[in-house]
Amino acid sequence: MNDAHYRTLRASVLASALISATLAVPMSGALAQGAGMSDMKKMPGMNDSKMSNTKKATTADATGTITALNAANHKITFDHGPIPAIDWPAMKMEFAVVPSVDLAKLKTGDKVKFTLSGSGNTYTVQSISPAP
Ligand SMILES: [Cu+2]
Repeated sequence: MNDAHYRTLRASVLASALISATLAVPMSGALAQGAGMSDMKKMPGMNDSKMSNTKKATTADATGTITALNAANHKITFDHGPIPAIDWPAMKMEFAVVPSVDLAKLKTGDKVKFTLSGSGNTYTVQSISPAP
């Protein structure tokens, strides 16, 4: 093997090493991204139910007076105060209520504290308790 031959061979070895290095970059990039995603799921403050929902659910506490009870549809109407957590002004509106809340224990005119969970303009009452 003469010098010229040797240099050619060496150059081609270097070239293929460079090519594999170049090919390896997008792979390791994808792997790094995957690791980043799984790290995100472990971030404190992000609970699993929020992560698995496509919509981001928000919870908020509110107070109000019951103005109507719709037992057949398990809905309740509140004249409620402002709810800063979801940027709502005071208003009178109807909400769906989770099945675990017993509407039979409530009556029109009751002043209550209640908890909402939902997103956008769709919130469901999660709990109701007498206002102090
Ligand atoms: Cu409202």
